[in-house]
Amino acid sequence: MSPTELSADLLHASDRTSLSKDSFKRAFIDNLFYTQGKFLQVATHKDYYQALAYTVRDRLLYRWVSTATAYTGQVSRTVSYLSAEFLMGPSLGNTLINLGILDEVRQAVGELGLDLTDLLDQEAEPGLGNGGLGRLAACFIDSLATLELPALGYGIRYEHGIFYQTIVDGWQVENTDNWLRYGNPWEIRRPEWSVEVKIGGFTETYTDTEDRHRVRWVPAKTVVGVPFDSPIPGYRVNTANTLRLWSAEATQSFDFEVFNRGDYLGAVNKKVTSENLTKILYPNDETPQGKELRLEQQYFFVACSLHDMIRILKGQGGSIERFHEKFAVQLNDTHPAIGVAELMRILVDDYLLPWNDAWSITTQTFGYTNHTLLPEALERWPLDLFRRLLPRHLELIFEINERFLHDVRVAFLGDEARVRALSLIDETGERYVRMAHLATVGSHAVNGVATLHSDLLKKDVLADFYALSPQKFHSITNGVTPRRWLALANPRLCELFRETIGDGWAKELDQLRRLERHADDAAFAERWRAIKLDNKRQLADLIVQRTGIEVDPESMFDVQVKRIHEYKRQHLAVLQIIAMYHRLKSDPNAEVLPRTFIFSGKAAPGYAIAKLMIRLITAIGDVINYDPEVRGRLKVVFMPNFSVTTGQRIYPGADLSEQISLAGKEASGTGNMKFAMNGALTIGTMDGANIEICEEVGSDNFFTFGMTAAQVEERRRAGYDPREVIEANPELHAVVELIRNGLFSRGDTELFKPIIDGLLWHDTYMLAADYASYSDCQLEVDRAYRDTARWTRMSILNVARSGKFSSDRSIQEYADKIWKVTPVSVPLL
Ligand code: F58
Repeated sequence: MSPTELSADLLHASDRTSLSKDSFKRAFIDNLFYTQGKFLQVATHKDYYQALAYTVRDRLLYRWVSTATAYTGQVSRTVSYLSAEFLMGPSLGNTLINLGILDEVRQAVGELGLDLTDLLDQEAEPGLGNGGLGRLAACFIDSLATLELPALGYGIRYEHGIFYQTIVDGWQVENTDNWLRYGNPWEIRRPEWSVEVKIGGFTETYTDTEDRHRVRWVPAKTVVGVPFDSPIPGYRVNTANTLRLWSAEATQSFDFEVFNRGDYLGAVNKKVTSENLTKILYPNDETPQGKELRLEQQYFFVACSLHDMIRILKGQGGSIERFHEKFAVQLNDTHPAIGVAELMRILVDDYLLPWNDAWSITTQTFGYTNHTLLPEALERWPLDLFRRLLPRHLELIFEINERFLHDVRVAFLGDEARVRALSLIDETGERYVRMAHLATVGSHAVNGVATLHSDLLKKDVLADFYALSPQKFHSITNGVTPRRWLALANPRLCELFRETIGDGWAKELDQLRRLERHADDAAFAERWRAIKLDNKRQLADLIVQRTGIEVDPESMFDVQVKRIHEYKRQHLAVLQIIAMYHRLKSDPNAEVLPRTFIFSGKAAPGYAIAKLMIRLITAIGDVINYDPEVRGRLKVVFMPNFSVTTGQRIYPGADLSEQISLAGKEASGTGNMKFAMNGALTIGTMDGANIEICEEVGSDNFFTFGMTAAQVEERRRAGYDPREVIEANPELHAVVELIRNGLFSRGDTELFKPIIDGLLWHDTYMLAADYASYSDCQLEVDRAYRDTARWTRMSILNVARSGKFSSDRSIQEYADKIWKVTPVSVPLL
């Protein structure tokens, strides 16, 4: 018997995969004792959670090891998803869903006198991402495993994830996240696969034994990357893939040389400095800061990951020339784009491959996903900073650029303007490396994340690249995993699905179409409404718990949750709320439908206007919520600390989903999809994936307003004067005046001046231009909501037609169009 067979045999004997309730309970008590050192009677809820997590993880390990074994024996292509962010959210609930043991485990812990929901609430959320981009990575690895595709997620194990937001006197206050405080039962540290990463220093030329001129990098320091692995189980398949996050450690925990010189603090300092590398997630969305540590983080995790892939390739007896046959590496935005230069460095300097061979391997390996059109969000690194950290990589980028620009000159004879536009180096002022250009040139495929976004990429941001190699460009609309965003978040609705159409939908979301034939069934509609009301009651409980504000579950829940950003236009919703309030105050009999406005989201700590937008939301709440004249008609709530966990509670309780970005600015959006599949109707602009949601659910079941992206351009070209628009619209004008005169700031006319001045003088995101259309559309929403039967029907159709927005569909498209990978089914050992 081989060692593998032997250990598999022993595992069977010790009943590791068995899910019988009694053995599960026994294992739970054992874990409580052996990992937490507690008896059932004296343990805390945290202890129970830890013991349960370990017990579940043990059941998972068998699949995990079987998957690794199956992949080792296979030469099939593996996807490496490189992302600086993985916004995973808690694992326990999701794991129970994917293993199909949620009910059994609920029962088992129930028999021990514990409530599973309480225990699920104990898990600290790993907030290792800012927003959409990080959460997309998390949905994608769930789908990769579910589709049984060999894949590894590579990222950074930040010690502190996205900050914890509290609201103090109406303002956002950032608190350090400390998700690792009680330990992380899902990860396994793998020091045996640590990688040494070099940084800084200089390069020098030398002559090799065959008398060839070569370049050598003499780095200044070394940091060790230690991988921490977590299992990613697919939904009801044997596959459990790996998420491998790198943590930075010092080469030695103590520098004896320095120590022996008598510099104790210096010796320890080196360790501290190395470990700073993965201490914290940069909390900026959309505008990356050009901070040195951030470039170090990017290079660090990419270098570790490529090194790891080569280790795996070698382990399977593969040769470096076949790297691209073994790995399809996807760059989640430009944060890992330095990988293009790093792979070239490895191939050319370490393996001495000829340039053209190395370049062919590199471009066949990488694919690049762009997530933004905002010019300020495109990553650029100042040349001297880059040279200081990665001198050899900069040389390689120069060489890549030289060869690339030669091709450009051949393709566009005499067009030097185009050469400047395409160059990997921005030389318009201070010189920068343009990471999107590096990623585009170094990849065989480039994709946008929704149809409109991909079209605009081709027309705008990457137009010159498109002209040069149109075949590289793809569009793959984002999706979200229905396991977390339906099965886990909305159990009541899923129970109705199960009774009506079975439970195949969780793996094939298109099956939700079968609900359509119940859209006109009054009894079904009644149940549908009852479920929504239940979810709203739960959400109302959470709201009062977190904010102290009582809201009426019978009112319409009108929700906008996402990062706070000017382009997303939370303040457009605010203007509209103030107008409704104004209408009610002027005429107490005005027909204003009772609504509860729910906002949630974080502002980047350095983004003053976004923080002021939060202050404005809480300020209007402070006035409206306590005005007896509008009691029972309007409420405004700001839920602190939006996260995966709070999202799971908010989406199922929403009636109306606000997706009101200026057209052409939101690349895709994914919250819009979560709302739609949970039965909320959307009020939205023709932006990002809203367009496709509207297409799928039908324009009768979607509230559209505002300019299209083309109209936005036209309007700007024609010369846009927001003041003119505001003055011509009495309602909007009155609203602006109310804010300006200090109604929401106790007479302080300075507080919200930056927002008001922005609106009057620039209105970069054209709130004024879209205001009237938004306001009319909200009246249409009111009419629809009053007709309960109509609204319910629309809600059912939204869910029934949301199948396209499963991340399984997105991943299948990546697999077919970009990665060319096929599933590997995993036999349990
Ligand atoms: C988001 N980008 C897009 N960036 O804004 C959204 O439309 C899209 O649906 C989503 O990606 C997924 O494709 C986004 O979340 C970030 O958070 C980055 C974090 C690091 C700094 C730069 C922005």
